[in-house]
Amino acid sequence: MGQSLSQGNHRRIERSKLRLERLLLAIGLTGILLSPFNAPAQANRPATHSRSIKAVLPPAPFGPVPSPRQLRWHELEFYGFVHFNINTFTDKEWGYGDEDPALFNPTDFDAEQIVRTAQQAGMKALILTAKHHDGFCLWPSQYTEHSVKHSPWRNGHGDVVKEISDACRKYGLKFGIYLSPWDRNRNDYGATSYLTYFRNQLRELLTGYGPVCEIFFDGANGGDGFYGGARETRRIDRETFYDWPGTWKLVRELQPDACLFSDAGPDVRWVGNERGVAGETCWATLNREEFVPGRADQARLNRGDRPGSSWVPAECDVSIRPGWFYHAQEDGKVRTAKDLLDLYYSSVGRGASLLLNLAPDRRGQIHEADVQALREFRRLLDETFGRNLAARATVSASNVRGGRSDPRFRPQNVIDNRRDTYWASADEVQTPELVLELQQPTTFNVVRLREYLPLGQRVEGFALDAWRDSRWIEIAKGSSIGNCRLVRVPPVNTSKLRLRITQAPVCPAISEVGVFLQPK
Ligand code: FUL
Ligand code: CA
Repeated sequence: MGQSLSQGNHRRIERSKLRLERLLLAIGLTGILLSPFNAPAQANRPATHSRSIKAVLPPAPFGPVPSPRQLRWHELEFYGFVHFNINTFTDKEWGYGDEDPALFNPTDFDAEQIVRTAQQAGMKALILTAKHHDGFCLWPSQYTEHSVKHSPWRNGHGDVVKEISDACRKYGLKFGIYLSPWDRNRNDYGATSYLTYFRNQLRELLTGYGPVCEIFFDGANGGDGFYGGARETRRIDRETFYDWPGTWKLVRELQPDACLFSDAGPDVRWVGNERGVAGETCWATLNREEFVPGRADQARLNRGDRPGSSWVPAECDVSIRPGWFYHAQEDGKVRTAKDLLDLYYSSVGRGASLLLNLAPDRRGQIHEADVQALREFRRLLDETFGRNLAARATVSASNVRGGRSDPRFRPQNVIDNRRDTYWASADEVQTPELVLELQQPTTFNVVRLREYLPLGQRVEGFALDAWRDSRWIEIAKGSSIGNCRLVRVPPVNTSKLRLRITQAPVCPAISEVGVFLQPK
């Protein structure tokens, strides 16, 4: 009985589907489907919505898309670097490699102070220089004597990598590692045995300290150094010496969730400068096969390639001080909060990430001047982004995929504070518009846009308009969006904001639109 009823229902639904189908075809609606359960075989039939009649398929991905590990990385946005080693005690930026390990002797090393400072600044991870170009290891590696083992610090039983990674876990930050490929201490640097040494060290770091979110492989490579006493200049072939694919494979085996950073990715690329500035147009995509770590085409890295063969978003590494390591004479040259905010806009605000370097002092702590600047920076960020002035807006669009009642693609999805929901238009509508009607006239000076990344980077051009004196006035325009686009505008007071997608090869998928007021 139940069965025949449901069969009867099914037939009725089928009949009404057919009627609807004809109707929709007759009024020329295309691009929406009547496909139950999103069956691809029915992909080109028109549709509508009811409980039993499923709607259109989501947009097909465009170009390369991020891997799950890259998607997790995108959510970090702002995280820290820690440059701390023997250079901190010799007042250098690049150690020659002949330094006595006894020089490494912080008077009051406090991993928790460092990590807490990062956490309070809003950083989501910390990447530690486990070994810089001078070859001194912050952990007691079994493959060299050039390490904390021979330091008076903690009587030679200290392990900075352990203390920092433990503190990261305690404070909820992810942990990452910088391991310099160039090693000015090692006698066999340049020979194939060095590669074995390098990978042995990598193995120690990737198996002994818990999950690693990113491994930073620096491009600086080869040149003069101590090299076990040879004191000479050594050049290596950047394309072949390191056998990068072999090293990357090792990382994938040991830490499959770790993102690999270098001038050539494969997961995250250098942004092409150390000023913290991504291109005004910055694609998350790159023709990766044309790049080699250590041989950077800086202009292209800054901008990315469009459409690009791989998803390799940019990371902006920049220091809070002029140098990467601590120098007392730079205590008065710490970036101001306002400066840091500008960096945030030119990195995170252009779809890249901000990797801000901290330089612990000779105590082994973040200096008060830096703590102060970071605190102030955090306050500015909170004051600005703590409140989305569009959170209770009414959102409408010139086109909604699947019709206005399909909850998967509805305009309101752009203000639900979730990256995994989005507004999309029909496939053939590539330049739709979205209007946010605010609850009252509102003053703002920042607009934040996010694309739904699992469908690739889709938008190539957009404009923002404010409703004033009964008409739309353009207040800004831009190109790439990607993970995050922060648009700063002179203060605007309006009750309606419009986002116009002006150029896109496919329909857009916008996950978030936020409206903010950065106080003066
Ligand atoms: C550069 C290095 O040479 C600097 O010392 C620093 O580590 C920076 C992050 O990368 O290439
Ligand atoms: Ca959303």
